[in-house]
Amino acid sequence: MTELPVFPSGFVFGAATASYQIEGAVREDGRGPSIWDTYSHTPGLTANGDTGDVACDHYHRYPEDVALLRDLGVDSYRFSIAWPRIVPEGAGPVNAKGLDFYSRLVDELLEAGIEPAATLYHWDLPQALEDRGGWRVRETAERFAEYTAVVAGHLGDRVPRWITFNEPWCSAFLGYSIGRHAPGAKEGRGALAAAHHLLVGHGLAVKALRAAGVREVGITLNLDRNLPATDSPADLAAVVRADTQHNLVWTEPILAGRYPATEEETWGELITGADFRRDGDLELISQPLDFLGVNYYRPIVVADAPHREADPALRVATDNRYEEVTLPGVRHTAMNWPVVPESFTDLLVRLKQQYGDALPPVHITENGSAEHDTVAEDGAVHDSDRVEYLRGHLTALKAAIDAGVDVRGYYVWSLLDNFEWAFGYDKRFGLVRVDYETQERTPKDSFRFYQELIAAHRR
Ligand code: IFM
Repeated sequence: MTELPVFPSGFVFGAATASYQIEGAVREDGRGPSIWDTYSHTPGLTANGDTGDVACDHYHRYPEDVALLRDLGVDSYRFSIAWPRIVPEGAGPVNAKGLDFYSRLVDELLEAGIEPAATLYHWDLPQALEDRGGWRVRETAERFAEYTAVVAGHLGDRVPRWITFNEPWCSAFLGYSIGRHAPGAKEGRGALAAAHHLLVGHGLAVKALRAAGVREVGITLNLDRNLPATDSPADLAAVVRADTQHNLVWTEPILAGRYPATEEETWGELITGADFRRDGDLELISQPLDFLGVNYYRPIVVADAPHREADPALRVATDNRYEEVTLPGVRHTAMNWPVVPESFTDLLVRLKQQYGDALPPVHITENGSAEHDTVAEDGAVHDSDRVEYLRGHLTALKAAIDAGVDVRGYYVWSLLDNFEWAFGYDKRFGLVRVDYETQERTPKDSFRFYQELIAAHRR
């Protein structure tokens, strides 16, 4: 067994969740409907027709969940705020009961000695805004800034770390291009407009957070390490397109104040004369950040797939003119994702090489694995695959720090088993097992592993 890595003093150990995946209580205390309520209630779109209606019932059980976090020993807890709880119609009246819920959660965390880290958008757009165009239209970015100002005004003095968006790639491309996430649209240009308006929303929210005087502001990106299936020129070109669509579309405007040089070769006429862009947008989007959140799970092996060009939606989809191929010889998780910790090191080192001093300190805001957990006769969950996944990735992260990447924190995804979007409750990512019948929480072996790692840093 390899030794546990030792992180620099002050390194933040955390765990993460998101509102729609754990809260439940979707019709309580004035919450309005979100696009995920609509999507999950549409027959055939999620596994087993699962919805987030009840999820982990965290809305009512948050004190128990904070007690678990305290037992785990984390420094910080990353959660997300449900926009439709705060502004149920997306615009207009603010719902005091929604603000109260997050206020109680934050106080509970602070009493437990845990720093709150709040994500403002983890995919639950108020349905009323989607009905007016969703992220395809600039108005949604403006409403997002208003909502941000309300939340920051209420919680900004108690929440030190703020994340504007979680994985905008999923919102734009899974949501508006291949339709595997809410709102389930299958469009070409609409997805590119959505990507841009998410970036504009980020810029406007940074301004609102700065105006509220919060301590740290950042955004979370799910950056991919794209590897070519072969050394053929076609596969290498496919990697450039994949990098553009997954990474550069975000990192270039945010960190370098420019659009990707490779966008024409990636999206062709769909991006030509992009009328959704305005003068001044790049300045807004590239305001300095205190940290960059990076979510990492796996590498993607990319092969050229010219047959995908015909469909304008696929033209911008995740597998647009390229497709993911299986990596032989490595273990795959229950998501069928290859386990390659070295790719985590490579991704971070490459990011530093690309952006140099323009790269702010990094927080790993998500990393973890869904595994085929089983419950032993005594009720325990001996999730040795997840333990090995975490051990390998923490070691790979330490290697990136040793190579000069300024990484300040690491949040395991996820504290609890939860609603894994289109996969419903079939996929379990938690350090804590949730029995969805009884809502009983059972810490798994991976919980003990992480607890011990954190404790070792306190001795
Ligand atoms: O569950 C998701 C989370 O909401 C966003 N990042 C990836 C996780 C696992 O798929």
